[in-house]
Amino acid sequence: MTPSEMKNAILHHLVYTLGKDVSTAHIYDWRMALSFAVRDQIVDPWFGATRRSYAGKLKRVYYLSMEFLIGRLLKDAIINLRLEDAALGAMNDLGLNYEQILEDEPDAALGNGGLGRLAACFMESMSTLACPAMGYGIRYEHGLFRQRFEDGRQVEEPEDWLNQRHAWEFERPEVAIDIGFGGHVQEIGKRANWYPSEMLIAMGHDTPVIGWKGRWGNTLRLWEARPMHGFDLQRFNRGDYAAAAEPEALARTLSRVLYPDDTTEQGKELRLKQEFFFTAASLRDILRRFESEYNDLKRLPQKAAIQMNDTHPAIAGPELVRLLHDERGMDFEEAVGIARNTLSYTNHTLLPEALERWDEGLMGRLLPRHLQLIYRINELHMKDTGSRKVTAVEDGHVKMGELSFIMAHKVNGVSALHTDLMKKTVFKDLHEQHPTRIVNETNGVTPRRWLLSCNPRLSSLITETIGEGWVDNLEQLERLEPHIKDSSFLERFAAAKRANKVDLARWFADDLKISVDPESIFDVQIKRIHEYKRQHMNLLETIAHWLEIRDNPNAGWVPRVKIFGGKAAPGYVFAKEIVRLTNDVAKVLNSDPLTSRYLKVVYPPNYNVSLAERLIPAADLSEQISTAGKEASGTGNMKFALNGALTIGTLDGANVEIRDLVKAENFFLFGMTAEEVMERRKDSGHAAEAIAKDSRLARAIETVRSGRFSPEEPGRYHGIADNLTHHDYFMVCSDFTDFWRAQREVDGAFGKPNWTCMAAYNTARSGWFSSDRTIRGYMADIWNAAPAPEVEDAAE
Ligand code: CR1
Repeated sequence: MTPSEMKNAILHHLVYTLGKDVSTAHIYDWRMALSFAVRDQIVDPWFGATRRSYAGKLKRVYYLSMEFLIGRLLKDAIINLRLEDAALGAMNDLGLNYEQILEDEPDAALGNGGLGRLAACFMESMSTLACPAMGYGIRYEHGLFRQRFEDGRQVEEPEDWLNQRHAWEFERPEVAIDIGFGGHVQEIGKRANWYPSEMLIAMGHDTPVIGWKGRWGNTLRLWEARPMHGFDLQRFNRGDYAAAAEPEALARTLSRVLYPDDTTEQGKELRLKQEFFFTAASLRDILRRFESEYNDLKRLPQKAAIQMNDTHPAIAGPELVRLLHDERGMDFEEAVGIARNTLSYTNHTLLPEALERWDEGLMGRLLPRHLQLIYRINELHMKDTGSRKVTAVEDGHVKMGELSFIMAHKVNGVSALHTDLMKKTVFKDLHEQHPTRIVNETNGVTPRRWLLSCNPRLSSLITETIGEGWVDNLEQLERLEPHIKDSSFLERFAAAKRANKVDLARWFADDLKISVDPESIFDVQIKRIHEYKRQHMNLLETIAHWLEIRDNPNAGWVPRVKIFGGKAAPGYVFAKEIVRLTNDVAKVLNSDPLTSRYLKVVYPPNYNVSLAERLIPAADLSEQISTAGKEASGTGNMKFALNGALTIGTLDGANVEIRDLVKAENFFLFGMTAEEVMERRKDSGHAAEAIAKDSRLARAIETVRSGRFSPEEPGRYHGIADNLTHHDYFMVCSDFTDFWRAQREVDGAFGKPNWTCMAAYNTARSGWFSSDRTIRGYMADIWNAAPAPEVEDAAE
């Protein structure tokens, strides 16, 4: 497409789709017009992919996920369709600012963090690899809350991305599926009929997901809850307006909000309803499609692979059994076998509070037939394994992790360490019974968004140096290695990083009114705020560092900017205190005339995908400092390494694999191993001992306790200080000393010529962390799915 063709397409949509005239169009109208013009280019390859999936009778992958953290889509589509020149040219021609138009798009935050973003990267990779697939989730009216700071405190505001028209989706009113809850069960022999007492409709909305070079397009189908019986006209006519609208309002609550919890269980009835709602709608859609093509249900596992992203869709096991057994008359054991061969399950966390358990009473009320089937599935499992232990039900609770395990033919962890710990801890017994069921698929990230699109300077340098093949064959980045000896390459590598830092510094100055020196180390920790991720350890180190600079301001300190980003779950009190402390520390440090040249703290609010795209390319140092054994994988860690930041990190999650690949000398390691953590926890005095041995740590904690950062309320941080001294479950104190040492090593290395070499090695050796590699692993080890044969590039 040429710029002038693009321009015509944009003008056409402006007038005929949006009904706007050039002279009255706002930036929103232009953005929509551009989006529609780009969307038009997606439709053909998208339809083509669907047609070929049917014609070739290809196996389809169904990715069931409560979250898809897709972020902005316009630039993604432009990049994958290679329409940058056309779009930029058209915008210039129309006198519009391309960057500003891209920034106008709301960031679709239909997820909390890593799990949701992984699902989005997977969708893109499946399209790039021409793996016939469909993502299924919920079309939340309100995505993750917007974070604002008020006197340093986190304030949550509703995210209303759907207030504007969503350019990328196609409404599918014909894809409407009845979903029931509650009611009673009538048993007929071993089968049963379920008569729900409450019904609503799941309506589909399709968003095409286009792969690199437009080769293939899959669908993300998100369900919206609609009332079965709309509006009550009789009540309305009687003047009872509120009651007339009630059924509608009630039904809609189901897809109203995303649960703003990353790793803690939400024992809420609404949450269970949401889980059943989208899982049941998706399964029925999948079976409908299957039955339109095949008439033998035994072939389901050959033609469909259904991935349960965490336990949120775990009800898929009993629901699929119900559909096959109760509704289609298949023998129970056979139904379980077919369901199991179709389903697989990814575990994303070992934190006990995050492993879903549903009260049997609640489950029985909401899903009476499913509870019965869960008992029978359990019995069958006991019979098959000769085990006398009831696995999926315990103390009046249904354990969704165990249920998922029993109903899946493969269960995967998301990094080597995490998978290993799954076998040794939460799933120990089940692993012994099914020793080949657990497999590892280390996470990955899509290089299209997380390098090509977010870091154009580094991307161009890479392409000029080794050609463009790396974009969909990321391991080609290793071809950069010989160039790391070449001083002109290194200079350009450093220049790209520096220019990214200058851009970020300008944004800090303009948007946050904080000036930072781009010569400083840009040290970044961005992720959900959680004790196990230890933002508070990073803060304590910052405070200790600040105190040392104050003691001796002229000692030639290496300047640093500590950058934080992340949201705390609204009900997670400790995390919210960490948020506030970060802001309070920033206030004191940034205005300290003695030290602010050397140390600043920046905490931009409302961390989201777009902010990550802005921060990561400008980072020198990536903070991956979780308590070993707690972070299942991490994916931010991969994005940083890929963009030439060095990691300071523990041997946790995928850090282990990152360090192996980029090599120990290009990674700042510190801290206890997972085993050492478990060992040390046995000693109840661990925190006090660690504090007694490290005067810097003691002083930092005392400074927090003293009210230095909250003079208007000196006791504000007693909670944090007490927790650290007496409890410290996540071992901040025990790891602090080594963390400090590693940070000073960073100071020593930064600014030396070798730093750029180390950074470049990180980029060159991160190719394995492409989500294309991860998806190939799922296809081979779990889904038994193949890419569509002979796919040409649509966008060449
Ligand atoms: C894990 O905490 C992992 C992602 C994706 C998160 C993180 O370590 O990288 O999943 N888990 O696998 C999560 O969000 C609800 O659980």
